[in-house]
Amino acid sequence: MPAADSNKPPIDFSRYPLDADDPAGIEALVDRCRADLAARQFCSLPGFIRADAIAAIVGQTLPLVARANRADSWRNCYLQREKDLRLPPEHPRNVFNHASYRMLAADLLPADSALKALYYWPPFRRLVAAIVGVEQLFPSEDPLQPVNVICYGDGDQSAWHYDSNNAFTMTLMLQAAEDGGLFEIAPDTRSGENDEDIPYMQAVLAGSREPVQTVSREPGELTIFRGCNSLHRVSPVAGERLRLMAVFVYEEAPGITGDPEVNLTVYGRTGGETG
Ligand SMILES: O=C(O)CCC(=O)C(=O)O
Ligand SMILES: [Fe+2]
Repeated sequence: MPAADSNKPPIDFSRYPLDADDPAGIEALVDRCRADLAARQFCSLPGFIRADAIAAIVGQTLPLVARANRADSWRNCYLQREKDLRLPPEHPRNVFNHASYRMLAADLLPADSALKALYYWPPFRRLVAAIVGVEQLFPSEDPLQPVNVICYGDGDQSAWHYDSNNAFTMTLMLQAAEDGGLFEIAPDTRSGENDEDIPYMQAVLAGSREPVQTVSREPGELTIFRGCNSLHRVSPVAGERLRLMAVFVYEEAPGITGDPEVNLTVYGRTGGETG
């Protein structure tokens, strides 16, 4: 079927044979990823996308970066920008860090982008669902959210934070920074919004390295992590080369669009205005 083939994403099928009728080794891959996710809140699939395709995606993305929405703020790990003066200054609610980066929305990426081919390819969705342990995953129907590229330049970083909306977060490294730009995660700093390990969180926010894991991020490497209950951040980027990271958002039900207010904060627009 040529039409389907032309939409086949540039996965390294020699290593990850998702296109085979009975893909050998996929069960072992899923088991390994599930065990890693349970034990340390992240799992990695190195070399998932072919190097030549990554280079092409980077080439397509760089001219678009100027159109990405710039975030630049001081925020706490709940992404809030106001302190709560009833709480002590060392409470995580009152510990602020600098976050600055640019966010390229899905509608700015070309329709024939390999990132979109990957996102919409059903066998990929099935693999991710098996790894994160849900029955089925669906593409987001938001105009801006499904596939994004986060761009970090010299001096940019993200603040320690939780991802509040999703049970898991999935990223694909496109281009690493010359220096810094490491993805760091402190596993299980809380089990839910009402069950936080405040001393552990305070230690991480104060710079304690002991529980923090640095995740290796080679271009082409796919990472799935549970960012909702594990503090994580991207350390400051240094050098001229941009750190480019693709982010994919799946939903557990069909037909889901994002909150326009959230879109306004993240992308500087709601998405309803584009044609
Ligand atoms: O850029 C990264 O490696 C991680 C970004 C992140 O924290 C997220 O997408 O939630
Ligand atoms: Fe995050």
